[in-house]
Amino acid sequence: MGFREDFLWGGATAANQTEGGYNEGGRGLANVDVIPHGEDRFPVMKGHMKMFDFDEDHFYPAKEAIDHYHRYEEDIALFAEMGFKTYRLSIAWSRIFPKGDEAEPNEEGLKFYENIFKECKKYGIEPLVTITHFDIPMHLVKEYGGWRNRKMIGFYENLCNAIFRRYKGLVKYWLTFNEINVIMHLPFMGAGLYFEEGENEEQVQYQAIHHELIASAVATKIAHEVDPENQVGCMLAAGKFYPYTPNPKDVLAAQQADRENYFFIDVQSRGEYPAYALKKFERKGIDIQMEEGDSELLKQYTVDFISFSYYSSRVVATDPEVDEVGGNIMSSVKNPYLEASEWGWQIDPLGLRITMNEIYDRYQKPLFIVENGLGAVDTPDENGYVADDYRIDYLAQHIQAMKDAVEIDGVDLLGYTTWGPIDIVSASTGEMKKRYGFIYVDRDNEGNGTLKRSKKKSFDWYKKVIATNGEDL
Ligand code: BGP
Repeated sequence: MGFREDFLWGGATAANQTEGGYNEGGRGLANVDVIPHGEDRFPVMKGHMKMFDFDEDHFYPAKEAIDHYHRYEEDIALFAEMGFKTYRLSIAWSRIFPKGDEAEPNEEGLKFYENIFKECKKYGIEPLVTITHFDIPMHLVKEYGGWRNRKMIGFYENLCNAIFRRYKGLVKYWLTFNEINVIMHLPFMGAGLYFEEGENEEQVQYQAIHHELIASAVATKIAHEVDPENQVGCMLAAGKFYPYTPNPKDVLAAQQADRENYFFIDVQSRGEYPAYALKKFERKGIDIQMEEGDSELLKQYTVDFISFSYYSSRVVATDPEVDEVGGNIMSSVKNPYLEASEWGWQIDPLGLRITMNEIYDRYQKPLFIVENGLGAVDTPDENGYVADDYRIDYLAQHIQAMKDAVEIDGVDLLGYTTWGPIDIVSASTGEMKKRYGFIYVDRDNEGNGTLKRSKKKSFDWYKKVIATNGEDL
């Protein structure tokens, strides 16, 4: 009973939020480097404001992040001390191909991740690698328009070829695109898209999505050819949409909102565009350019497992008078039964079980929860110790819900990685203030601090959870 014996407990990060070293080791600039923090952040992430140049002062702190680039040994040793079985991290594309369209990869970049993977292996930690986590070499954005251009498939294929071959035997678990559905909400961050005045944005987005879906299938194909041991997953920003009332209009609206998300996995896991999407394209005059062989690729190279992030459920109301609240990327109306985090993300552990059940019922493939956690303001004492009981509560409740999904509902779950096991830069704000870690990092929004790492209360708690395979929460 309980979790499988080889359950992959761990934590997850992304290169651009963790590494720093933005101009070291031959790394090129990426879209994520030019997204400022402050009030221009959202318009830029949405592709509504063109900001293509890097400004040293404006773009702090992501350029240094938590300096994982130089401190990964110390960080991985701390993960190992907690008993991690897996570490999810992403490869910065512009470390491997600084411009993106070169013929040959950058050896220094390849070497950097090889060292990280070897460090993980030293402790028996299985790397789980996101091939792209919101990053694209800036040159590919400027010269080709990001994922709107079909040529991106070839550049991505080169990246996959380089990393699958180089890391054969070191990495087995791969995710093709982090939160692939983010392209609909933050198109510049998700896919390097920016829009010209008057352009049909949805047309551009769905064409770019088609390119990503083909690229994902190509990655799966190459991964299996290079090493049959490789397991490739898709990755969705998940979270069930609830109807605000039992009014069938709300129920239908919630079903449609869910489909906006499941659309991506429908293609990546079932291998074809679902009927409701084709009808929508027809209705809206969206015309996706496909090439010969595309449908076969999608059909033949579906993913091995389904991964997703879960922070919150969401609520849909057809009544425009109902209050909206913030949330992880997609907005929601306020759920009167739930509390919310300091950033307005509604806290719903049971929603995780509901989401897991729904995804498992729909696809019948193993699941992997690759992000979950509470972003909060932490106040350390003079030794850097944070008594983060609120974080322990949040995680314990979510782990209990996921255990119920496994034990009671029979979901096949491969593993669980909390978001930001060490404090990192927040994706939505670009700042350090919002923290998720078991490990505190001495760094603030203004760039002050020693970058020293210290254990929070949750560090020992998570260690115990892993040691007991989730029995002792
Ligand atoms: C997801 C992203 C992560 C991440 C996390 C938490 O959407 O995949 O990159 O950071 O959300 O979000 P935030 O950092 O904005 O709190």
